Amino acid sequence: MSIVEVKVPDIGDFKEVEVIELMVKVGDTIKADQSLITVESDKASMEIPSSHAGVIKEIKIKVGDKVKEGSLMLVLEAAADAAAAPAAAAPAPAAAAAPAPAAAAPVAAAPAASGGIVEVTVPDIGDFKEVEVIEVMVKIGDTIKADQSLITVESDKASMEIPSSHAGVVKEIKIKVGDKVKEGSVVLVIEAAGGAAAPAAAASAAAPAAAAAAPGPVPAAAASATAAAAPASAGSVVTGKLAHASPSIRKFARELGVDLGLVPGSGPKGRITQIDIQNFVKGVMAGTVAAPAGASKPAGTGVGLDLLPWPSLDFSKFGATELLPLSRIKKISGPNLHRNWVMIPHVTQFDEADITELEEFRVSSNAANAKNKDAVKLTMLAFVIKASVAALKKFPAFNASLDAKGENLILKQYYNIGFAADTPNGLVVPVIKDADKKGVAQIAKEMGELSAQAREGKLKPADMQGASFTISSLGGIGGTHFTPIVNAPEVAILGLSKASMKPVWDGKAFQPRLMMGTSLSYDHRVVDGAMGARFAVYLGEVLADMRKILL
Ligand code: CAO
Repeated sequence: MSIVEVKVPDIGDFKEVEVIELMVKVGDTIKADQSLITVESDKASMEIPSSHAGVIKEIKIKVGDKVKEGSLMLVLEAAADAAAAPAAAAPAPAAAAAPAPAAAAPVAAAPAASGGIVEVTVPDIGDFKEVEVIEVMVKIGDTIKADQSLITVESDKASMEIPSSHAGVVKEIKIKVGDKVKEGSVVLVIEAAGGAAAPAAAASAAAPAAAAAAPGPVPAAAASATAAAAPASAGSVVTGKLAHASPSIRKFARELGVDLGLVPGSGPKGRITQIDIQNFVKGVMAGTVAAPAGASKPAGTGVGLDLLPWPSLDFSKFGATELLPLSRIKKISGPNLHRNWVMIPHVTQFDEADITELEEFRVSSNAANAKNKDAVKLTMLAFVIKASVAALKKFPAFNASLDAKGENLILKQYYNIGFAADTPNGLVVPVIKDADKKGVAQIAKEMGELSAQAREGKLKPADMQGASFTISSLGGIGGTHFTPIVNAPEVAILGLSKASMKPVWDGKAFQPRLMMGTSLSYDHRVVDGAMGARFAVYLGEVLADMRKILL
């Protein structure tokens, strides 16, 4: 074990940049190359990775600090085998070693023709090789200034805005969101101001206009007014207004389809935070903020209220308090849960499955195997996974995803079942792949292994990807029913509750039966109520008599 100081590596043209996010905390075990902080300049932001693996002993910077190459970020107890050999001796971390330009300097554009028509191309963007366009900030007909940001591009760990080399009127846009661009790619064609094709002054290249990248906060009223005045096509993610937000926030906004230009920023210098976006979406859904034209919002709820800010109280006025940071898993899953809750019109179908015989079979099978040390303990959840596969085959719309435009259903011909696992750090969802091709014992075995890895924090990303349907079992804990949240882009999730003996009328008398509550939440855009009820009923029938699977 050795103590290692982790410093900001060579970050290219980033000179002195502000820390806008700390992604780790004291006590965290980190890997070499893991992102530690996000820094931001006028026009770009990037994540800075660690040079070493180890356990964080001390963090030497905080949000708002300015850092540059060589600034001390944190002190690590390096992992035993890493000793003092920096991981960066191996291939350098993606972003840090790639000197990402703080702000791409506009370069002289090649005049395509005389008469002031100019092709604006992507300038030298350092080691960014081929990057994806994530935002187009102008539209045909816009009058733009030299240095005005035209598009935002994003690599794995950084995003940056590409400014215009010329002032003029946009005649043609040559790229779209999702395209890959590199130095020299034509972004747009403009009619240069005054008919001149002269590139912007070199001075402006060296000093990109800060004002362009850091607009002041957009007051809620202004945002509403913009939305109200926006043309019908404003359902897209372009208002032409520049937004001040980090790459992760831009990604979050894109996932929700939120136009950042409409979101008031409450962070330093008007920077948009995740809470700002969440409040904006909440406001649109509640009808308290005008939705962009073309977007739907609930009818009859808008009564002219301003969007209420998140309550911020000094709780210590009322008694002692303690600050407990959310775990990393909670920080990651929180926004996903929130998006799914806000964006998916959920319906939850409650039912009860008679598992009397199934439980008897499970218990007797386990008892028969008790002396076989290699035998796997069969769990109720493993049987429910198998029964769910049968229901998914009968009702394929449940084993599907809506495409990004919400116009097509992608039916999956594989049956990968995620199961929610409770761990000391929070909820994770490992996936049993190809559950249709596996027996109950094999499923129980894999579930046991994946649950153990989940609790030890050893799940690999691939272990948690590719689910087509998810089950959340609270059967070992208690409760009768609950309302699980659909795990997008899946369309349904099944909740299981604790089974209990109940008197069930068989037509002549009450019989003691073991009944398990099932709670099936589904996306009502895909599944209608009748199909939801049929799925739940069929699942109950299969659990009552697993031989139905054979039919
Ligand atoms: N009814 C009655 N008893 C049940 C039951 C049910 N539906 N499901 C499980 N049990 C019993 C089991 O038989 C076991 O009892 P024995 O030890 O006597 O055999 C006991 O409850 C504990 O089961 P378990 O929960 O440890 O095991 P499991 O296979 O049922 O579930 C796992 C495994 C990983 C799903 C579970 O440990 C877990 O993490 N559950 C929580 C999931 C969660 O948090 N969901 C919420 C998501 S929404 O926020």
